Amino acid sequence: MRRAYLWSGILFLGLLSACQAAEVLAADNDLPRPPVSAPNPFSPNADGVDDTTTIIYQLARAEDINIYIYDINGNVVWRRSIPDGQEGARVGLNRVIWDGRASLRGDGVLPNGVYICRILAGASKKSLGRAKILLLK
Ligand SMILES: [Ca+2]
Repeated sequence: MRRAYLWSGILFLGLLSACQAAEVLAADNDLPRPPVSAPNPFSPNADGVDDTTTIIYQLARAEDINIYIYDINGNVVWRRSIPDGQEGARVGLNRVIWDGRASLRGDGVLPNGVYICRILAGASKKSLGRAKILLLK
């Protein structure tokens, strides 16, 4: 999938003049970096140390954001929708805190394990990438 994307990108650049290709590559540097979370692992056990993790991502423009956190079986356990312009959906770096609780399927602290955070932007729900988050109480 990623390789196919890369090859289609190279093919696309091949069709452009050298000048246009330079412009595309310059614009590419401004693309949002993949989301990360810190601290990771985190330990939501109410001991006051690393009880939450902050999901950090960069947006090239303000747009509606949907954040999904999945368990290892692919079930959505936490979801947040942030309207364009609010904290978490602004140009530049955005930070959203997750406390390790499920927002769906009850609100308890989730079991230890790997969770996948996925961030989708805009009406087209374009993926900004995904981050693996390790929850270790
Ligand atoms: Ca802790």
